[in-house]
Amino acid sequence: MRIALLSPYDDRCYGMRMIASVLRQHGHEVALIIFKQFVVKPVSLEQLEALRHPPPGKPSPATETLEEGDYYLSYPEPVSETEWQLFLGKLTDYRPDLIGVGLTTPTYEAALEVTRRLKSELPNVPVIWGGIHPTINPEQCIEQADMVCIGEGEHAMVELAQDPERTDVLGLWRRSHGGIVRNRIRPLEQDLDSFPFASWGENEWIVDWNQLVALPASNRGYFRGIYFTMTQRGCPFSCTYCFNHVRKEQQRGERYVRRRSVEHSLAECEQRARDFDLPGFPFNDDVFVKDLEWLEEFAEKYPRRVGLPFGGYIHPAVSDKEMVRVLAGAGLRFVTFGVQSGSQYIAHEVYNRRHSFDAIVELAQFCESQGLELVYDVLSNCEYESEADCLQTLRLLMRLPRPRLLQVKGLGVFPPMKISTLRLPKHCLPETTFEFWNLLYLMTRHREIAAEQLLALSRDEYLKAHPEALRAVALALKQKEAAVRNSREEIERLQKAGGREANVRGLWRKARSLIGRRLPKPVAEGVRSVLTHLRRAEAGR
Ligand code: B12
Ligand code: SF4
Repeated sequence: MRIALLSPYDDRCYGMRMIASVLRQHGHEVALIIFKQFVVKPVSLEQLEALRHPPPGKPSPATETLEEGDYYLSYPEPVSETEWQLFLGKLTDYRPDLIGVGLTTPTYEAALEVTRRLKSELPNVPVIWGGIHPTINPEQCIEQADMVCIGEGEHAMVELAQDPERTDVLGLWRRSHGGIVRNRIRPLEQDLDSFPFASWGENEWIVDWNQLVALPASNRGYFRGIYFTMTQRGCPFSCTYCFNHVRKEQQRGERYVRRRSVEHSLAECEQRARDFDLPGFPFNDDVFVKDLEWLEEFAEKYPRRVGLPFGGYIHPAVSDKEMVRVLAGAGLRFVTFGVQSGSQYIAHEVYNRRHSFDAIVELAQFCESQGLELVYDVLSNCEYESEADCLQTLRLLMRLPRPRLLQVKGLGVFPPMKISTLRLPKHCLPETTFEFWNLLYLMTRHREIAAEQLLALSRDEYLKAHPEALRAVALALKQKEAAVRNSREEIERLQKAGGREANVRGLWRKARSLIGRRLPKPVAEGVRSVLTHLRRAEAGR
């Protein structure tokens, strides 16, 4: 059978790549077409204020706060008529017997439009939807597609491809003349080693930038430095904003967290390291640092057989120092902590994250002592957060060792996740207030600012009302850091070349004058007042 898999706004689409591999293994012909890339877009605070309260049925935006002052969201870039024609033309030429569309909640509208166009151009080709959104919202999705796959799609797609008329495939819902057939959910595959590796660059195409382009993995830049893989499926935790608790409920009674064998995971890394020019392996497991026995075997074999730097998520409730020690000796380069909130109320009652903050701090300190780079994720812009909660998050970030990267993301509320049904008192802080706190969080990365200074800034009502001023300072700090880093690299380069010394003094001043020149007057005044404040505190230390 000839199958086209379509991925609107998601070029990673690991789940669909798994399905493509399994279908090929069973002798089917598969084309993967990425229909435009997932992009981010800067938005103003005013726009965000409106986006935060979407009309019923529309998803909340996914945002990130950066020092540059821009907020980005998973933004479906409009499709040009040329792109529609290229996309539909490619499909018409390919003459698929079955079309699969993969989607998440943010890409639901795009998948809807793609399906509408497909149905008018290729009315006789059945369309099946799959992915996390149809999995947790099947009733909504079966109204839009001929079939919906709930849960893992590998086996279901193979059975469907073998006999497209079958109506009893586990995990599939399908529309038929007699109504909707809702088959039971398929049990999870327990032996993940039975799947082949995900497919990259095989009969793969992208429609974007008014072009249709083949994407062979041998293209330089295909992986953009990041290879995507996972050694596990599932997560032991049930945070209220995450899909895992919904999936666990759907698959109740089954072993939800499963891991590939070390051998199977290593074989993939070995093969990919041989075939492609990769800098390392960031494992995308929901929590990578867990199961000491598995990690010990991995740590024993990985350096010899792969040897590239690697990293992944760590969680104080299942990760410990021994695991970190073992992995650090095997090339572990970075660990990512889901810090999310420093408020016990928000972490426990709103997010259902019940580990202790002391445990995060202790584990992070240990990771730092092992020479690991630290990455922290923080969730902000939650309607249940008060400013007292934000202050606690700031305090926790100040206690943690300095990270290489701090990602401050806006909480996305996607039904039917539990967070969308909580009935707790709401604070609904204005966007400017969140902007103010988010920038303070980002500033904790710069340890030249002492904790008392940051706390003093957090009490400043002028800055709270004018977070642009704080943003300018945060940006200056970031630019200064980049300039120092670059000049360090430059120094090293010069030293290697001829032993010359270079001077990095004055960069701070340069950064200040750089932003000062670009700012409107009232903001510049705000910046000056923050800098004066910082300088005074520094002199007093
Ligand atoms: C890696 C990742 C990303 C990557 C890559 C995206 C991707 N889809 O691969 C990046 C960083 C780009 C990303 C971005 C975002 N992500 Co993300 N991401 C993930 C993550 C951690 C892994 C996805 C994965 O590969 N899973 C493993 C595979 C095997 O499972 P799967 O994708 O579900 O696929 C299986 C089935 O669903 C099914 N299937 C999948 N597609 C299809 C298609 C067909 C036709 C069929 C039949 C079956 C089928 O079969 C697959 C194999 O069994 C998940 C969490 C998770 N652990 O799954 C979140 C997750 C998908 N992301 C999420 C979110 C919210 C986002 C963002 C909005 C975040 C942001 N702040 O911007 C954006 C939106 C991006 C977008 N375009 O949709 C949510 C989505 C919730 C929802 N209701 O949609 C998730 C579920 C995490 C969560 N918090 O709950 N993400
Ligand atoms: S720990 Fe992460 S992946 Fe696991 S349930 Fe919580 S948010 Fe989801």
